[in-house]
Amino acid sequence: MKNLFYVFLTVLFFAACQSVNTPPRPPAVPMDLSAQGIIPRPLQVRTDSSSLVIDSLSALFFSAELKKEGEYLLAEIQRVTGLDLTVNPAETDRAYGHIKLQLDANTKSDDEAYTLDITEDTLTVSAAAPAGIFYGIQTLRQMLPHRLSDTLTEKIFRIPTGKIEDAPEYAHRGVMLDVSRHFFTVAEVKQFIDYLAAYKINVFHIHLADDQGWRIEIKAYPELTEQGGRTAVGGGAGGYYTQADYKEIIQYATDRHITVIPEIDMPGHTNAALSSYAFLNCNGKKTKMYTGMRVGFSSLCIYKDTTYAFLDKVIGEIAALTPGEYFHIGGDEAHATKQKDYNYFIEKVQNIVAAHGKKMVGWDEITAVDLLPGSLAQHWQTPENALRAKAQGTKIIMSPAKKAYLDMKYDSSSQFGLRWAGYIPVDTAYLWSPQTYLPGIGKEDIVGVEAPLWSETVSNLAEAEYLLFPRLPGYAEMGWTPDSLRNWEEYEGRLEKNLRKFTNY
Ligand code: IFG
Repeated sequence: MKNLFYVFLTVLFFAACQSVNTPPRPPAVPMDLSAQGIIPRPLQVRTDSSSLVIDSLSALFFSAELKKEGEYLLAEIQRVTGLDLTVNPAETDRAYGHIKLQLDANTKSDDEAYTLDITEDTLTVSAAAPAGIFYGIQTLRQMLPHRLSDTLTEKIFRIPTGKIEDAPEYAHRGVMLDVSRHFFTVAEVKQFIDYLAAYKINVFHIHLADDQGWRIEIKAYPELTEQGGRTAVGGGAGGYYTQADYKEIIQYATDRHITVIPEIDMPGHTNAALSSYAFLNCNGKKTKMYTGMRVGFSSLCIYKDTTYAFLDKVIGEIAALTPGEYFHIGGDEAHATKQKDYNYFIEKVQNIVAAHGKKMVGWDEITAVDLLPGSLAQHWQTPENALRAKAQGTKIIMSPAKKAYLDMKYDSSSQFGLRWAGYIPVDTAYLWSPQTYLPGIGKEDIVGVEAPLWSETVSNLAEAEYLLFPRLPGYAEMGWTPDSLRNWEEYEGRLEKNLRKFTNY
């Protein structure tokens, strides 16, 4: 009996110790979940006007299938706030102040949909698939304090309570980077991908070859990079991705639920290849490298079998490294190729792309021929081509140059950019809709929106950021948020608040 009493005293002692060790609960302060400046604007936000406290005793819970997402969030919270959350502890010192990621079969069927439930005790991100969890995390990231001051004695931050239920409008929410006119290092491409991930963009279209540079190693044709990758617009140093580099870029994008669409532009925009191998030219002579900014002067030799043997190898090697279902063959501005030769070429190439298990994407000129089922036409400047796509049942990626070309100047004072399609100030970039922009083309005809960043006038990421921000978030919102929830006056306020945080990351 006496022993039992001592056991009881011991338990009482340790329980007392515990309560002594756990600091008092920090007060919840009123916060407004609907005033956080989240971009893209979520579908539904309900604010409960209080807040959840996260501090050094907080834990992060996630299951094995959400390991990548969980570790991504853990690292992001550490990087931004300095807090190291405990991961999946068997027990916690307290029942409140924790974050949970959980897969729920019964949430919306859309893999990219998510719910954020935030109470004074717990923040729960739930979704039917890891992609949705990842997007819930992006929304949470935009509510983290930016760069907690290191002088803080105790690291603590608050998240407003309430509920967010969210899902994307379009399946294809893309941005293109032209790494041919100017080369961008793997590190710069990764940072570029981070910008896309922060705004729930899910397609990264990388323009790997053009007149001025071939940027991807092809083992069957090493001269494409040795010679074709040497320089860039302006004659400066070029560069290229080894296949290991390309795989690294793919993995980085995949971990952020971004599909990579590689583009090898053809039959035009091919001078870098034509300067690398004589057999690609009809006259059997290599062209000179080109470092200017003209377009439409080059063409592969259309009726040589060696051209298609070459393309079979090039497309085959890149397709084997690319998990996404699309391969972009360009097809734009083939002014040095007769129309009937162009049509013959596109029909042959689309079968090569299919033979390597990919669906073909091309700029909207490809609609001159009947395209295989599942192909996509990327509308950039000719409405008739979009209508031809619709007539043959080919879905459209909306990238109208006048609205979506990120390489257009903001206005006459812009330090970088071109102006052939017109100036695109921040409001112009936002004030249009992919599903109403072209007469006769509706939501049912398009897969989504994509903003191309051509790099004739920008030679590194810092310069590219000048064109990317502040217009990128608007394109991301256009791809994610229904038009009924988009209006410039409301968006402009959110943008200003949002960018204050992200320009510091
Ligand atoms: N048009 C060309 C691009 C680039 C662009 C610059 C397309 C599809 C003008 N083709 O846009 O290669 O030069 O704004």
